[in-house]
Amino acid sequence: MNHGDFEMTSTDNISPQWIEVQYQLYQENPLLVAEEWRGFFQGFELGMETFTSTKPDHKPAAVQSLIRRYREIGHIYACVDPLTPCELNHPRLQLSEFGLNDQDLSRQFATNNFILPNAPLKEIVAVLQQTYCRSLGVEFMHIPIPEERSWLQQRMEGSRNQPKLNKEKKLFTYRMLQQATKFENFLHRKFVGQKRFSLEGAESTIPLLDHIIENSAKLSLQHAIIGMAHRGRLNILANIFQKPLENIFSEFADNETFKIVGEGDVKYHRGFSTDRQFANKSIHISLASNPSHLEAVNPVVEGKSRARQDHLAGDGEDFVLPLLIHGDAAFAGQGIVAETLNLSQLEGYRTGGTLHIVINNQIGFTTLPVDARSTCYPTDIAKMLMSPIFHVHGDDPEALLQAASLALEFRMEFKKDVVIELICYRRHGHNEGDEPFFTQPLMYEKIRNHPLTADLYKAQLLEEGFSEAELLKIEQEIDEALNLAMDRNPLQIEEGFLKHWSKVVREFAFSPIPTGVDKQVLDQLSQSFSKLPDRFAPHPKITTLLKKRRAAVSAGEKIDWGTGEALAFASLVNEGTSIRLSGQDCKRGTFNHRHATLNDISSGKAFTPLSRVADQANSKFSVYNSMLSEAAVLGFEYGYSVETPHGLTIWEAQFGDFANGAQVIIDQFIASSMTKWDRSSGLVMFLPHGYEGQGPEHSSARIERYLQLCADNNMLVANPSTPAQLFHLLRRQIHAPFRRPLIVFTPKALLRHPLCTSTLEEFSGGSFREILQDEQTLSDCRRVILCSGKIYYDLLQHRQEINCNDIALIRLEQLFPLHGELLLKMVKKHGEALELFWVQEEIANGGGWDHLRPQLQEIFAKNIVYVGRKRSASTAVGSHRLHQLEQQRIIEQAFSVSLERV
Ligand SMILES: Cc1ncc(C[n+]2csc(CCOP(=O)(O)OP(=O)(O)O)c2C)c(N)n1
Repeated sequence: MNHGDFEMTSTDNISPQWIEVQYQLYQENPLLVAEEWRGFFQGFELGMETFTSTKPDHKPAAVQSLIRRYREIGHIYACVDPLTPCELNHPRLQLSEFGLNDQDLSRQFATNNFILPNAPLKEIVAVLQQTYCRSLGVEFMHIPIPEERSWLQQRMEGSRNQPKLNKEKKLFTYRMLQQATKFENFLHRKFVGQKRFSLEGAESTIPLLDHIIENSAKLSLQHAIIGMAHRGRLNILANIFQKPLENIFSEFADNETFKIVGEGDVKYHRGFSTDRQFANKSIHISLASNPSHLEAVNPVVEGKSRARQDHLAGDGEDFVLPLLIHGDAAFAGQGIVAETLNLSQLEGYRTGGTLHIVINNQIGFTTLPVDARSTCYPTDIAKMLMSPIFHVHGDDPEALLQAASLALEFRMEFKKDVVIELICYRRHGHNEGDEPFFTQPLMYEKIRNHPLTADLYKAQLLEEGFSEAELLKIEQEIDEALNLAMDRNPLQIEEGFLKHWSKVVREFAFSPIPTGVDKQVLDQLSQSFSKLPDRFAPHPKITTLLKKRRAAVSAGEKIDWGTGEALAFASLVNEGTSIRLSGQDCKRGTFNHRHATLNDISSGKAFTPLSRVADQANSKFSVYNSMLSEAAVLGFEYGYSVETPHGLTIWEAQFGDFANGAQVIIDQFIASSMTKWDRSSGLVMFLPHGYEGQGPEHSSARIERYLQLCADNNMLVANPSTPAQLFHLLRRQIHAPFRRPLIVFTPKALLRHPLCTSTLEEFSGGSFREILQDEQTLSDCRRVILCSGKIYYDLLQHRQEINCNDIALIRLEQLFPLHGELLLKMVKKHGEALELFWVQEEIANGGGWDHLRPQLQEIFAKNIVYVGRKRSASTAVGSHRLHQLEQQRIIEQAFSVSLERV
């Protein structure tokens, strides 16, 4: 790293030397300097005339500036890069920069209690250099809160940023370093040519992490949830998670059998969890499974952490620590990093501060920092949180321990994110088969000759008086453990589903789940969620809406979508199920249908009626307007859901298609985590969908995308067309014995469509129906139209208008898994030699068609006629008029006599 070119703020660029030159010019001829400087020097000379008579002493103030300067920019001159010789000359920290000189070194100055009330300048400088310019550079002066700055200052300056380590701890640190080193070495020799994404070059990560985990336990943390990428993961599993070495070796030998459907995942992506015991404290540590997509796991770890915090009584932030380990290139490059940082202090998403470790090996695959970021440090994005950032020399494990202690204590004290940058190098190529000399010959020449961290630390310990024999003993013990494990069979490890998953079954089944709720209960619930606190007055239109909701339930008919949803929520919280709903503007609801949180028009105070219902049943109803992100928020809710099998976690997209900003979370976690990692989730995604002539970007939630991801009963994809169906669908999510992500295409225009209502009867019994039969009795049916969602109502109205009674309308409410047997039965009810049509409003390359067509053809052993929009590169037309013409054509064709078969 080269900090030589570091530029300071514009005023800092004006050095005393420059001012000196300007002043000389001014003395020669005032016209030689700029006008503003002319004024400045005039004032200065005037001042000097006044002051020289009293001989002011500017040096105490200069010393204060010097102290401040070290705190501010000491990190730039700190010795933190193993590959670059340390700069001894710190131009901006020279005494002369402050108008001081060598004669002042022995003079006593007031320090403002920085070490002692007074100290010789020499000592002040020594302390500052030790604290801020050795192996630990600290950025903290950007923190705007004085208490936080002085908390750090006192601890750092008081200790000179050196940890106090006893002999035992030093030996243990050596052991950790050697364990990290020898583990990689052993794999290298025994499993030649296999990818392992070695930690070599960053072996200090192991003593660093161990110290964090141990200190976490000591600080009463009960859980640490860790997210990281592939580099060093196996080493961390072995040496931090203490996963039995024989199991890791057996995975290398690739002789595992999978208990689950699918192919599992490569060993450097899978998660693990275990309990670590330290003296009389225990801590559960979990490593989240993650995909190759760097940093995508970050919000998932946050969501998991928040869920565990919420499950713990009291202030969960004190008991659960999220810990994220990043690569330098990925931390600077991936947008989801900034998104996740932005969740840090938000009410619905905060986790009491995350501890970040950025392993800066100064390269990303073959890309150097100069091409990987525009910032000085890879950690600069974290400054958005005003977090302290510790930059530490990777070959100085003791400095890392110091940073770790400070970082963890700071997080616990201030509940904010903290960052440790471990500056190191990558000893091999990107993976062990890669040749780094192809692209970075000079850097790798340096690395080839660079001693191992463990050897450097050994030399330090020998110098400090440790005996060669005691260090050798440690090395032999590690070798022996590795060799013994190689000869052992893998152990049966119960990889931890937390206890609350024990009653959940893995298999999906079609059997109907009774989800009806007694009418009287529903009536009472609707009273509760329509009732407002005394002297609470929302906008009059909202009051009317609440009254209408209540009246509909009371009358037992015309219950609309918003009310159906509220009844589903109320009935679940009433049964003790907690609900968490998050998404952009989801308190009110993008389309004004929800109003889960009301605001008093005079005071602005908020009130969430369903929270009161939940309080009475000892559950929780939490609704959060999220920040304007899809990826991080959906990732967060996914993480929350995997920790909360008995709660209902819902993420709502503003419009369904915005979810493609979170595609990595959908593809890599939601659709495939069951198959890859044996982790299922009951997360619900609400995706507003429907062609209403609002243009390409507001019509389609991309039903086809989700269906393409469907296999092995991995997800439930539903397009419910009535409020009662939504009610049963949501309740099924909790009452079913299995957990699967549920993708729900939710309506927009149907929220207020006069036909899209249900009776109370429909809520009070039965269950979610995957397919809805035609409610009308038809004579001599000649055609069955299969459809899904909103278009049903258009078809229904048209059928009435043209007085048609020989065409049946059957609705597919659940598109995946498709209940083929039931569908066949329902169609057959209308006769045998029928025409079968699939009618959709989506484009032909969207909606359900491409996915359903082969299945329908197989079920019915005949061709199905397609009616819908043509294939298109864009989801919908921009013109409202064109949209209506298209819609009209679709409806007419659906009922027309003959059509070309597709
Ligand atoms: C989102 C994403 N893009 C690209 C890749 C391919 N890739 C794997 S590792 C890597 C370099 C990562 O560099 P860095 O973050 O510095 O971590 P390091 O591998 O150096 O530990 C790249 C580009 C990926 N895994 N994920």
